[in-house]
Formats: sequence, structure tokens, C-alpha cells
Amino acid sequence: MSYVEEVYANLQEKHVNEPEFLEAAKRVLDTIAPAVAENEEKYRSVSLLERLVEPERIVTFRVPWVDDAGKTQVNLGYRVQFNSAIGPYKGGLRFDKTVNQSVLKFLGFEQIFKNSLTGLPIGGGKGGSDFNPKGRSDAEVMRFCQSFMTELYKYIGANEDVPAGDMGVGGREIGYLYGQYKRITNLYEGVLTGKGLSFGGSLARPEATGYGLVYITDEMVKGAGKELKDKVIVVSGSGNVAQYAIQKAEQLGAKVVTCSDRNGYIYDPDGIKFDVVCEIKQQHRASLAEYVEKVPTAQFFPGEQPWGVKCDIALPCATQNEINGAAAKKLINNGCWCVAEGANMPSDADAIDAYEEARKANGFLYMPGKAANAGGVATSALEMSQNSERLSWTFEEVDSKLQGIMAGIYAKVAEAAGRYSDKDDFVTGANIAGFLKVADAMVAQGNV
Ligand code: NDP
Ligand code: 2IT
Repeated sequence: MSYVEEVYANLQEKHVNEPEFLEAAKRVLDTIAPAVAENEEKYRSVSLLERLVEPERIVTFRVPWVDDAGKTQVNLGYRVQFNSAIGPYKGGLRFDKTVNQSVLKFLGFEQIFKNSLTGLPIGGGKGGSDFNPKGRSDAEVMRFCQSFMTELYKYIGANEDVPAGDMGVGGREIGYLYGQYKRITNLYEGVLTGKGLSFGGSLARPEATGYGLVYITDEMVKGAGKELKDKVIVVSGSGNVAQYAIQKAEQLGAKVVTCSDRNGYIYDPDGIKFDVVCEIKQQHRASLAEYVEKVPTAQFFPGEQPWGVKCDIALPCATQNEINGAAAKKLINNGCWCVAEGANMPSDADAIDAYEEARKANGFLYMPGKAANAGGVATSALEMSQNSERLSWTFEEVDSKLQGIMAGIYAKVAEAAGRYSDKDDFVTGANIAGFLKVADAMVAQGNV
């Protein structure tokens, strides 16, 4: 058995009830094997991989809060502090009923390599709760956030662990969390990112994940001698990442014809209207079914996903495992030649096998989430820099840094792909380029 196989076998035995985490760990371990082999003796002697796959710390706590009817509700809260070799733990908080330790460990593990790829000094972490914000009033969300932070504040800090948003956590939740942190600690510090502009947030952070996704897609498409202009794009999701991916893709001359939510998907042959999606999702917090009331030429397909729609490029921006093998084949058979992931791990193992087959046959382009959606966390790190120097940069300054970072990630990923596999094997490229920096720092810092 090779070193990576041994480590995975032990992990599988130990965490048999954590399927999402095991899936993420297996994918990374399988693809970094050639880089591990180059240094196997060294890595084995310091148990590098055995340490890499276990979080430095996980905190779990109960979150009691009182709903509008006066009843006490109890949720679970978590923070997975996975790896601090290259910087303070950094990663989002997810509030969704599907949250559990396995999901947060998978997200935290991915975050280590994503954050490394940005080139900025941020370690990997993730947290959240099984709290379901759907249908809750503002006052309920505030009370929940205050209770959550009343426990979490003990474990975080501007130089220790800096959470941000993820699914179900946007500007509103970050505001309530920040207020409670400040009240308890008396500190006005950059302990959270994605803050409002009036209290230390960065311009362009809300846009950053979606914009960054389109910037790196543009790089990848250009690298293959093509262009984004006039291409038809299918987007899933209609939250933070999807909204700004739609806006930037349209600004660059592509046409986005779908977006989706838990209720179904919208097909708008004239191009999805960014303003309408934002109004429904940011202001009304409602179902996308409303879209057809405002744009009668569009169609709503309840309970369905958009992967059967003919397109050039697919940008999955909703959730993990939203594209299975059959969906991936449908995309490819309909002429799709490029997938870039706005969500974390939206393609399951069978889907990735289908992309890989298409890559070898016809140069299918696939950029995995840890590279493609790194623009959000990279801009969070830029928010941390602004907070530290107590200055605010202009939108143009942040956006131009984001573009540079995404171009840099593409270059790093393509370089590692060419060195360790085929030049367009961006899965291997992203995992190895992310891994090498973390491995180097872990070896240098000794057995901690
Ligand atoms: P939001 O909560 O803003 O939006 C999530 C969107 O996905 C919503 O439209 C939601 O539908 C939809 N969705 C969620 N679960 C499902 C499901 N099971 N089936 C169908 N649709 C679903 O989250 P974000 O946009 O922030 O996050 C989306 C993805 O991007 C996540 O994987 C997240 O981890 C990842 N990501 C986010 C970053 C960020 O900066 N926010 C950075 C990097 C990655 P509905 O409207 O009905 O709830
Ligand atoms: O998955 C992610 O990279 C995020 N949710 C963003 C994390 C951050 O710290 O901005």
C-alpha cells in the first residue's frame, strides 16, 4: 500500500460515519500522490499526512434561543479549526439544516488548500449550525446569532480564527454576529469578514466569489484558445455566489440562461436578469418561482435541476454533490465543454470521472471549487488587511487585486498540472499546488 492509501484506509476506519469528509479527503489524497512520492521519506518521518487529515481542534456547542412564540429552540453549533500552518484559521459559517460535523470537516479540509492557493496567509477552518434560517423572522435570526456568538467568541479572534459567510450566512447574519462579539469582548477588530461597509467591511467582498469564479473561467477558456463572449452559460443556485457570477458573466458578454433554488430552476432564453434575482433573493427572501411573474418570457421548472439545458459552460453555485454522473453526462452530451465550480464540491465522484473522460477525449475544461471559488476567501483576506491597517480601499483597488489573484491561481494550478500530470488536469494541479505550501510550512514548524 502506498503512503496515501495507508493514510486513507486508517481515516476511513476511524471516521466511517463521515461520508462527505471521507469523500473530500480521498479526492485530495489520490491526486497529491505524485507530489507525496517525491518526498515520501521526509513526510512519513513526521507523519505529515496523518496530521493533515485531522483537524487541529473542533468545538461543538449547544445554541439555545427563544423563538417568536416564546419557545426555547436548541441548535448545534460548530467550529472546525482544521489547519493553521500558513495563517489564522479562515473560512465561512454555514447555517443550514443539513449541517453536521462531516459536512463541516469536508468544507474545512477543502478550505486549507483553497486558502493556500490564494497565496495569502490564511489557514483553513469552517463552522456553522444546523439552524435553518428559512421562514425565521429578523428578530429570531438576531437572537440565534447572539446565542451562537456567545459561545463562539471564546475560540476566535482577528489573529486566531476569522469566520465569514457561507450558505445561509450573509451580511445580515455577519452584522448580528459582529455586534455580539464586540459587546462581549469590548474589541473592535477584524474578527469576521463580509462585514457591512459602515463597520469595517470591504468593498467588493459580496461580489468576490462570483466575480472571481468568472475571472478564473475566463482565464481557463482563454488558455484553451477560446473566449467567454457570446457563450451560453448554465448557473445553478441563486444566492450570493450565483448572483454575482451571473452579473460578471453578462458584463463579459456571455449569456446566462438559468439559475435555480431548492424549489426548481428558471430558464430565461433572453438572459437571466441579475436585478430581478437580487430583488427576489436579497429583498424578499422568496422562491425563484416569483421570477416568471416579473419576466413572463421565462419559464420555471419546479423540482428540477438545470443540467439538461444546452450550454457551453456550466457554473454550479448551489451546494455539494448537486451534479451526479448522469447529470454530468447530460451536460457533456448536450455540448457543454467547460465546468467551473462556484459551490464547494458540487460535482460528485461519478461526475468528475465523466469530466475526466471528456478531458482526455476532447479537452473538456474543469476547474474544481477550491481554485474556482477562492476569490471569496481571498477578498476576505484583503478585508483583514484593510482592518489591520485601519484603511478602506476603493472598489477598483479590491477588484483589481481579486483579478490578479484569480489569474495567479490559474497560473499556479496550470503549472502544477503540467509538472505532475497533463497540463489541463486542473484537479491534480489545484490539489498539489495547494498542498505543497501547507506541507512545507508543517514540516518547517515541527511536530505540532
Ligand atoms: P446562499 O445561501 O447565498 O445561496 C445558496 C443557494 O443555493 C440558494 O439559491 C439555495 O436555494 C441554493 N441551494 C442550497 N441548497 C440547495 C439544494 N440542496 N438544492 C438546490 N439548491 C440549493 O449561499 P452561497 O451563495 O454563499 O453559497 C453557495 C455555495 O458556494 C456553497 O457551496 C458555498 O459553500 C460556496 N461558496 C460560498 C462562498 C461565499 O463567499 N459565500 C465562497 C466560496 C464558496 P434557496 O434560495 O432555496 O435557499
Ligand atoms: O467556502 C468559502 O471559501 C467561503 N464560504 C468564504 C470563506 C471566507 O472566509 O470568506
